[in-house]
Amino acid sequence: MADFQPTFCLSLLSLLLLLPASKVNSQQLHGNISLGSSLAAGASQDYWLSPSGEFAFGFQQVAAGRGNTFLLSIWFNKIPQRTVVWSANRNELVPEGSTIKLTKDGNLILADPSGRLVWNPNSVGSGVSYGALLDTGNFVLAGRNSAVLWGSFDQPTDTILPMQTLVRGTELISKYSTSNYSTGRFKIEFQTDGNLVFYTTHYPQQGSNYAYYASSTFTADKVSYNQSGSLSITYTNGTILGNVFNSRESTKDFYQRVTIDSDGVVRQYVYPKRNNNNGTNMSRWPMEWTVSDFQPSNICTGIRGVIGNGACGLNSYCRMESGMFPRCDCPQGYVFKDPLDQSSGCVRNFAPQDCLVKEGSRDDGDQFDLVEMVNTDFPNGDYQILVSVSEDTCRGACLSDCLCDAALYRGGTCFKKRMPMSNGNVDLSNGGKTLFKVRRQNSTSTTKKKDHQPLLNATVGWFLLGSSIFVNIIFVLASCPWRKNPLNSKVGETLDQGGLSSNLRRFAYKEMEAATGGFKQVLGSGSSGTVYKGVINDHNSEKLVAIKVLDKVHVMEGHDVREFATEVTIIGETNHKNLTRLVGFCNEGQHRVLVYEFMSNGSLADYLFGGGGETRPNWYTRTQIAYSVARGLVYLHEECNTPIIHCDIKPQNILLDCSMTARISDFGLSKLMKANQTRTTTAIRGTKGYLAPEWFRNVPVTPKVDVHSFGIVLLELVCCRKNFMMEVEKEEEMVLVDWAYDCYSKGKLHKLVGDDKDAMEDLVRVERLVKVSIWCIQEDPSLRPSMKKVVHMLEGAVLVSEPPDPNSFMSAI
Ligand SMILES: *[C@@H]1O[C@H](CO)[C@@H](O)[C@H](O)[C@H]1NC(C)=O
Ligand SMILES: *[C@@H]1O[C@H](CO)[C@@H](O)[C@H](O)[C@H]1NC(C)=O
Ligand SMILES: *[C@@H]1O[C@H](CO)[C@@H](O)[C@H](O)[C@H]1NC(C)=O
Ligand SMILES: *[C@@H]1O[C@H](CO)[C@@H](O)[C@H](O)[C@H]1NC(C)=O
Ligand SMILES: *[C@@H]1O[C@H](CO)[C@@H](O)[C@H](O)[C@H]1NC(C)=O
Ligand SMILES: *[C@@H]1O[C@H](CO)[C@@H](O)[C@H](O)[C@H]1NC(C)=O
Ligand SMILES: *[C@@H]1O[C@H](CO)[C@@H](O)[C@H](O)[C@H]1NC(C)=O
Ligand SMILES: *[C@@H]1O[C@H](CO)[C@@H](O)[C@H](O)[C@H]1NC(C)=O
Ligand SMILES: *[C@@H]1O[C@H](CO)[C@@H](O)[C@H](O)[C@H]1NC(C)=O
Ligand SMILES: CC(=O)N[C@H]1CO[C@H](CO)[C@@H](O)[C@@H]1O
Ligand SMILES: CC(=O)N[C@H]1CO[C@H](CO)[C@@H](O)[C@@H]1O
Repeated sequence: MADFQPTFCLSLLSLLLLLPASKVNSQQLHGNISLGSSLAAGASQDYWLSPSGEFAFGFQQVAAGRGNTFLLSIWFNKIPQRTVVWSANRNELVPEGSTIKLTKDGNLILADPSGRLVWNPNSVGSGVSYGALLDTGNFVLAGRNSAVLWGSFDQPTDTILPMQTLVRGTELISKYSTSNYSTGRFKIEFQTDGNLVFYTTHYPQQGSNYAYYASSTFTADKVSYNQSGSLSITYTNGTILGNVFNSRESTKDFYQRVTIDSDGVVRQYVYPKRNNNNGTNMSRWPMEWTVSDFQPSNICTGIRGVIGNGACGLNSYCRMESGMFPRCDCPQGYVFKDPLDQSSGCVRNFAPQDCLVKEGSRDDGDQFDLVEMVNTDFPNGDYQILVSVSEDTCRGACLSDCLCDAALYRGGTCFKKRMPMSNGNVDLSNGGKTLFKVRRQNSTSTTKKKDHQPLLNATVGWFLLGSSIFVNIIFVLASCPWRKNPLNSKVGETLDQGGLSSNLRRFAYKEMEAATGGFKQVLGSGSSGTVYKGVINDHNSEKLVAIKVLDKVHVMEGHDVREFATEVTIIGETNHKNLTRLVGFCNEGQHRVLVYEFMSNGSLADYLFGGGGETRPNWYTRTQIAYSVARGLVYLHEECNTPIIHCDIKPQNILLDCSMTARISDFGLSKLMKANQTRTTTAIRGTKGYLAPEWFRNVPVTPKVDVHSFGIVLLELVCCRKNFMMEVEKEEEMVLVDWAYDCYSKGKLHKLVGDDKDAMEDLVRVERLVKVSIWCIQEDPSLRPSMKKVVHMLEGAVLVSEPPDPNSFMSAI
């Protein structure tokens, strides 16, 4: 071991990769392994196969830098990835020439070329008469009567396979990283009390640290992965106490595994079996491992231990990317301890504030800036708490205290924190913001970035757009979180006085008049206002713009001028390819005007429904539009500084730019338009429109309302028709969402796309999009996926399971 350890260290730059098998001279033995057989690690790539050939046992070459090293392992042998499901020597890779031998006296021994014992299975009694790799992927040592004396299933690594059972006291430990097989930082423990628990470990030791998932199935006897793909916790007699996963994909048609990944998430993966399609049409599945389900749903917020590093390393923060994959990042001014290892934690990249005041060289607060991270929290690391203070006080308190590395300001409370801070995470549920102290002159980029978002700190909570036609629903908004967090008006003032350092331009009303030639060319109008085409001067060139003049009814008396400015700023802060950009605004007297980039190809409504049904717009373009809108919504919901619920997603609000990229418009207008009507549901009842049903119930409105509207737009994109159509031949086709579910559940999807040739040839995608949209329009908001998940499903990155009838929730009430 000592001989090649240095190679590992040098090799950190190159990833540890599985090398493709060379088929030359390979010994592929099916069936029983008789006593005295052995395999050698080397170029010949020998391995023992299970009778079906689906699993192999032998040495996998893993490239660690320059040296050739080998992992004694079991892998899926019929798929190109040759995914390892078990290994013997994960912490001590062996060099070429090492052997695995089933000795004459029945011992299984992994030895290096010098003959030194590297690994052998413990607890095998005597009396082994042969070994065998079974079709389940279990490598067993069996006695004379075929009784299994030891199996690799008894000593799992990080993966559970179908037909495998865990008994109490079994542990599985994750890999260190996706490319490094050695023991990592997370584990599954099926405890002696019957509880199945996921823990962080005291890495590099393997002791259990913080439990971030527990089945609470005390007294259970075993965990088993059954043939239909369920991972259940049961009594010996089979009575089920709990299910961890319930795959819809059967093991007949799919290879499956449940793995505790190096990021701590336990995922169930499926991979279609190519030659085994009976009933299920496998050609619609990507030929790769697809995540079918995972636990816990948010590991970033799920790990809160006082001791330990959290899901990421110390001083690092975690966020769920695409709703599925935890991602670790460093705060501004900090860098990864090990640049190649994102779970190594973060260290300061500047000199800390010096607490020793030397004569003539005070290292005080004005050398530092506070970088804001909204919705970010580092739950541990507090050393002082100030209550009922303003944010300015909080900032001052941290800047002037040389021990303070960061402060969390939330709801009038200031939590002063010092390094190291663990369990950092970004999540909307956190609220508040963490202010990170960063030295000023040392890092110019820090200051720049900060200037770029000077108004960020004024914005808290959700912004809702009280949409045009549905002003009557504003009533519901009274329960919205932003009400509880009145905006800081100071910022509005700054903006109003022209102290605006973002890219937003401020126009005089006269300029607006001139730009539109006296408001002549109307591009469209809705009940929130009228949009005119205009031309403005931009860096000495003319630029086409769309100028939205908000109706006076929506600009209520007493509506704070500053609020308008603040909200405009929030819209102005958004920056995404799939959103229309706000160029500037006018806020003068009674006039409230917004100036947007001009979108040359009109709205999606015109594009989809404008052709009079003669020729359908291109199928590919339509799918791209769906992806763009979904991405834009992910940004609004989860990625921009202030989360925004659009509330009025419909084809009229989706514009197409010159390259036919879809861009969402009219977002974030919530408080620009205040309505004074009370809620009347009669006008809306009976029609579904694009509105989510919860608008009509007295429940809080969440981003899931946009998911619902998106689902309908998606169906309209697939079918090229409006949700409601009176002039249809068959009555059941009148409401698209009902008809679509009907067609889907009866397996008649082709009816939805009619004579659309391109779509007919792409029915796999049609089915996926329809399934996603049915998920989106579920009556029960909690059943609807997040927009991130929607994007993943649209792209085929995750499975789209069978959606239930969207109306089943309603009828259950
Ligand atoms: C393996 O050996 C056992 C016991 O000798 C025997 O029952 C079984 O049929 C053998 N299997 C194969 C595939 O040879
Ligand atoms: C895997 O990671 C561990 C922990 O960082 C390290 O000690 C080991 O050298 C790595 N192995 C390889 C092959 O890079
Ligand atoms: C597997 O388990 C699930 C739930 O625990 C159960 O519904 C299913 O019937 C089981 N399948 C088999 C083949 O035992
Ligand atoms: C299974 O075993 C549990 C506990 O041992 C017992 O409570 C339960 O009644 C048994 N169920 C059946 C169907 O035998
Ligand atoms: C396909 O499935 C049917 C019923 O499930 C079964 O009778 C038939 O033998 C299967 N065919 C193959 C080739 O597996
Ligand atoms: C499976 O689906 C693909 C794409 O929809 C189709 O081309 C193929 O003919 C189908 N195969 C079977 C056996 O139904
Ligand atoms: C910050 O200062 C330290 C020491 O003065 C220096 O080593 C480092 O390179 C500086 N970092 C940046 C980003 O300028
Ligand atoms: C917001 O941040 C800016 C720039 O850092 C600062 O000038 C302003 O005082 C802050 N506003 C509040 C309310 O803290
Ligand atoms: C809003 O409604 C209230 C009660 O219906 C009414 O008294 C008030 O004048 C209205 N305000 C405006 C600006 O319409
Ligand atoms: C920034 C971003 O996500 N832009 C996306 C907008 O939509 C197009 C089309 O789907 C994507 O290709 C872009 O990535
Ligand atoms: C489909 C469509 O109308 N495409 C147009 C989008 O806009 C560009 C430039 O304005 C035109 O060239 C395309 O024909």
